[in-house]
Amino acid sequence: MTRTLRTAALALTASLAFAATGYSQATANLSKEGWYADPEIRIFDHQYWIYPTSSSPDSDNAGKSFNPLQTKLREGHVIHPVYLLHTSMDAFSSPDLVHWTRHKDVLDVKNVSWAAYAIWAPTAIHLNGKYYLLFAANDIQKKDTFPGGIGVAVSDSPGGPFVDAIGKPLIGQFHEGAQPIDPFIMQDTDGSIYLYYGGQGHCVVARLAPDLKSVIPMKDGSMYREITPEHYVEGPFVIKRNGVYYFMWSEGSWENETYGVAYAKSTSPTGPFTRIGKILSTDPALAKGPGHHSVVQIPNTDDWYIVYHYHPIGTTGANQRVMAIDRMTFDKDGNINPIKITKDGPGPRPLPKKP
Ligand code: FUB
Repeated sequence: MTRTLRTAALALTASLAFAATGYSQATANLSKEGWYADPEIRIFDHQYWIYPTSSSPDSDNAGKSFNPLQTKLREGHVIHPVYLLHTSMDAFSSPDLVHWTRHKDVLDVKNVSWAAYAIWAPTAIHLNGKYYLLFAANDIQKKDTFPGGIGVAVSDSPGGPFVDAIGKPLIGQFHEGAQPIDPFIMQDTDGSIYLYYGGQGHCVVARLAPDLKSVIPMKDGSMYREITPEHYVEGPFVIKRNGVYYFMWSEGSWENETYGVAYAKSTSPTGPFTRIGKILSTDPALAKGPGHHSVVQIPNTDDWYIVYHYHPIGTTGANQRVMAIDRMTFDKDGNINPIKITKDGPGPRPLPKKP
């Protein structure tokens, strides 16, 4: 069989298989997976993976045990009761953006001795033959002196279990006003590894050592560089397209309809970044406060998908957040077109199978 004929035959077989199973009408509607937020999408090992924050307002920690430090941290000061429930996170994998498998508790405080609650907003990377999850824990505030901040966990598999790689937070205090939450890790084309992070209205970029266990100086010798654009609140994410760095973030309040995603562009991964405009906003018919997103590029194409969370219309709880996927496109000048929120998400987008 020629290569073209074989490709056509494979495509026909795949579409027949979808039709036979009723999958042809299936869409990438992620809201049915339940209460999740801050989803980060990646492609690992021929599968899509999503790592979200568990955002259930009504789960519990029944039967869960905590070490003495975790117990002290959980009892030592006033903590939002829902944050105490966030002690682990699940992941989801899919071959096609439509059929998702849930992987329970890929990161759990039982494997991170200093993390006691508010396990939030992970970012994932495959490096050195291992899979890493960077995450926030304990929601530390400026004056807090107890452990917390951004941690690093490692696993041999994208489905975990992920285990603390350092034994303490990688970033355990505020720098340049940025709360150490909402990490996003990116390896640039020259091999440099950058960590973008920050809540409470400040965003910082730092360079990480190849083993991700420490912050190393950037080219100008600085360790933490503030890159906060106008209206930035939290949830940084960066993509590179045609040599341009697109820095995106969430602004407004994560608890309500003011939340949304805006972006800036630069020819350098460390900025400067000037806000261009908002690309994801509340649609009163479909989604309230969409934000804290991530983006995936389909390999060898200029096709992009954005994954984000929103509050379903009619809900009032701040933590009632569900995930969604939609297409992200660019105009002829390389600006991001406003995202059109769809009711059911896009159709299947299978990844090439393992050779
Ligand atoms: O999900 C917990 C927090 O809510 C995240 O850290 C913020 O970005 C907001 O989405």
